[in-house]
Amino acid sequence: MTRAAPAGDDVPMSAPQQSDGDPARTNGTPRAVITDGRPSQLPDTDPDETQEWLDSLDAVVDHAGRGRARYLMLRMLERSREQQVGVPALRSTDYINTIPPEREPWFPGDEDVERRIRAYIRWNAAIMVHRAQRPGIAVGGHISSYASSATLYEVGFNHFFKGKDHAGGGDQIYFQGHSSPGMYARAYLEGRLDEHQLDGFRQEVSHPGGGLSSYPHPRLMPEFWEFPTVSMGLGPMNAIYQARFNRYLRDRGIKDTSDQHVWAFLGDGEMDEVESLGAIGLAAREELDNLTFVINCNLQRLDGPVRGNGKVIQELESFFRGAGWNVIKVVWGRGWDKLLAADRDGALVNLMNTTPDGDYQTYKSEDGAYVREHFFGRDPRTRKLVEGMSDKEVWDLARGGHDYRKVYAAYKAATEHKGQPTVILAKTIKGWTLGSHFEGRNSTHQMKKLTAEDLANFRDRLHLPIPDEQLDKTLPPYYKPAADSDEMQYMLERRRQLGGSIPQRRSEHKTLKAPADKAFDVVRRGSGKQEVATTMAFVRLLKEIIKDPELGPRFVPVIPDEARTFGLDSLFPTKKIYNPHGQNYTSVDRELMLAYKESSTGQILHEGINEAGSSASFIAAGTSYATHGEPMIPIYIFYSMFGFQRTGDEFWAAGDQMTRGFLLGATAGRTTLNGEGLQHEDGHSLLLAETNPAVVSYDPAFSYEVGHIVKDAMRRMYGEDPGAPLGGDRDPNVMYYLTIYNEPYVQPAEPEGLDVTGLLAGMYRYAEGPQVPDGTKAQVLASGVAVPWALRAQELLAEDWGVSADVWSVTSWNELRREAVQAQEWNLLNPAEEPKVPYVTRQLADAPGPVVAVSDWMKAVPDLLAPFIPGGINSLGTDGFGLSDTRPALRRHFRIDAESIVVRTLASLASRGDVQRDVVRQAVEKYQIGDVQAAPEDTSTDPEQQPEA
Ligand SMILES: Cc1ncc(C[n+]2csc(CCOP(=O)(O)OP(=O)(O)O)c2C)c(N)n1
Ligand SMILES: [Mg+2]
Repeated sequence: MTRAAPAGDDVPMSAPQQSDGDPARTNGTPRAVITDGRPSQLPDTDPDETQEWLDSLDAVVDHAGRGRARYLMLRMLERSREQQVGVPALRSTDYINTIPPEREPWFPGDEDVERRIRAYIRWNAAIMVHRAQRPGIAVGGHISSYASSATLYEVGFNHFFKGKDHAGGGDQIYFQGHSSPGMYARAYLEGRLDEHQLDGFRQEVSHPGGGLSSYPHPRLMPEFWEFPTVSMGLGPMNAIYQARFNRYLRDRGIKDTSDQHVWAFLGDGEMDEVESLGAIGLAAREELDNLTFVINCNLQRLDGPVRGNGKVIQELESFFRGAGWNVIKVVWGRGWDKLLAADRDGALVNLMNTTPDGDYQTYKSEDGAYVREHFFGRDPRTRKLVEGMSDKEVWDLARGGHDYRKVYAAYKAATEHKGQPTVILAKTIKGWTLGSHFEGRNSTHQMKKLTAEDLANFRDRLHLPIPDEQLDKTLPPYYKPAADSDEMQYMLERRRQLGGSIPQRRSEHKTLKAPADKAFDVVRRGSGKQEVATTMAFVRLLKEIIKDPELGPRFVPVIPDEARTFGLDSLFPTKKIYNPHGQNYTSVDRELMLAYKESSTGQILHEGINEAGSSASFIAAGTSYATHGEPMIPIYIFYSMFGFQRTGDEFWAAGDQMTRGFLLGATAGRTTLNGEGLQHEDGHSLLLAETNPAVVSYDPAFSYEVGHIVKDAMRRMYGEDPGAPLGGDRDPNVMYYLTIYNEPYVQPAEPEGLDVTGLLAGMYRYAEGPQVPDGTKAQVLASGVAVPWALRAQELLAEDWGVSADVWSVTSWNELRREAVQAQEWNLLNPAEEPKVPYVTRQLADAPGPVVAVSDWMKAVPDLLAPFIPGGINSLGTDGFGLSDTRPALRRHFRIDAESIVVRTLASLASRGDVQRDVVRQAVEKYQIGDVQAAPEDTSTDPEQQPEA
């Protein structure tokens, strides 16, 4: 101990709380399931001895004071931990660095050269944003966030981040979204980007040769960015699941990822997003020591302080420590070390502990005299500590996150730590080095330009040899030293040693062979007399394909606690649930065929009731083709209501990250999951899916449709793509969203001569209407579970009203619309050419009669096609909130059942003059479609297949 301040004791408290050193665990004996118990019920076996200890403590408090008592108690805790006594951990430590100076490792870099490199990058990052504000462009950007985190990144770039060519494979690094200017600035120095490209920041469409995306967007810069992070909160969560997925790949023998580390750079304000902290328990539970969070604690978010009245570092420390993480605080720069060493009675630590963040922020927007007066001056002992220092020296006392030696020590400790993930809480100043107009100001986040005075000061502060006359107000120059300068050589050499430039995305990978045709027999042959829901059909198909010895292991079923609901528990015994610790208990259902089986080599990612985490797993697995060069096929199956609606932003990020895989919206439809009511019954996820350009959605009616869609999707995303069903190339970087239902009905065998092109393009005529005496025709478009109703309506129309209706299965309203919109766009730009006619228009061109559309979705879903159906579309749908009732009652309520289809069709015919108005009245009367009581009885419900949430 170099000093007697109580703070010193807390340092070892950040040692692992469930350390691998636990002999119980390393011996292979069961791991502790209660980490820190308290003796609330144990009898005292030696009350006299206990009393002696308590008296001793009282005596210290009386004679030496509470400070001394606290010191002794903390020392006792420290020793108890060393002795593995198993005492509870403390939630937080003093507001000082976790790693004391005497334990700092030797810094292996060249301090001067690294400082200069940082200066160049700082300058270029700020200048890039500033220049993007030039007249006529003014597209903005952020300067202050990177200014506060430059050291955090640069220590990583020069010493830790492994590039893709590193022997162990590269690290995965989640860069804080609005720090992107710093990454571009480094890429510029490394020769990966030129000045012209920097000047294209945020002008992706108009800049000649293409611009740079505002934030990390793999979709827009697919060879540069790997992980989209700028929707705050998704980065931390996705990083955790990425680290977990790396372990999964290793444990399943797909790829050795042991040397790959995941780094997530996060903002302190960002940690308020519930997603940011919601998954940290998983990281501790699964002992993800391949993961490091670096939280840039500049104490500010966009509008103002993160915790003006409190201390965000302390708060985060408690959260992470409580969750079982290794916490390393980097609060103070090296200048403070000697002050802390001289702080014999803990007065300085006490000041540090009791000063709220709001004040720390204010100090840094003032000057040395202010800090002396308002910080050190609050206690005569601390005032004395800085007596011999000038105001400038006081002012120069830096924060830990700007001291590369402190940061280096933290990163080294983090990467060497075993058994726990690490979070580094680095205290910084927002806008650091940008001058007094920026540093610590509440407005700093939004400031995009430097004044002439700022520019000159900034240049001086960074010691850059840029003459005054070059400091143009609008277009100040970038700065790049000569290629043979020490700095450039050093920087490139460091990256060479560490495996190449970062960020970098690669997507070379092998294509996967298509599943054997035979695997599809199970869905092609129909279900005979058995009633089977499309969910069950999908699961049967999956069980067939996953048997393939080559392809099978690449499937990653992802389930948020609904495997039983969807029948996926049938995979438990053979594929098993992934758990790095295996199954250390005797399963209650071990005797059953479908016992709950966990294994360290399990294939299923069972995420618990956790759609957000499941989506993150979906992204990690679905981008493995790029991240790891190992294509994996995530099959994420969820309650359709809790997909796009609940985690739509994650699916958006998945689209950005070019995730490939299958999303299964099970229990689809607003009347089909009939008992579950308003919060469960989904009549709109297809509409939400339509808004995501990376999502290809289908609403299949029959099992053979599911088969064709899955087969085509596999070829498109993973195999040799034969091209779009209607011709042309297509993007493999898509996700397939299939809505599947829980209502059992007889699945027909695949019809002879099936129009597979139409099925994949979005519609095909499933059943032509019968011959009728006067030839009155209508077209009924239906999707998913509504196709059987349409077929029933076809019968009624013919039998009761002499109308012949063709029934079309619309497998994808969305794909039809997209094709049509594309044709429209093409026509707009090519007025001299023969106009393209959308597929849906062509299909219906020779189909006589009005078009009626029906589905278990809201009317807006079929209405997506309205502009492309010349005679208009008459949609039936489930607008409004869902309700609990029987399926027939609900379908009558929403007027989407067979009888309602009949009436709608007759009304459409009447408005064209094809039938008498009175016929419609007769039909309404006959079927009483306004009366829920008159709905036919439910005949098809198989209670075994009814999910309950
Ligand atoms: C989900 C979401 N909400 C809001 C924003 C807008 N936004 C971008 S940066 C920012 C402030 C970030 O503060 P912090 O996380 O502390 O990062 P700093 O810039 O201070 O490093 C906000 C609110 C966003 N990008 N994403
Ligand atoms: Mg912040």
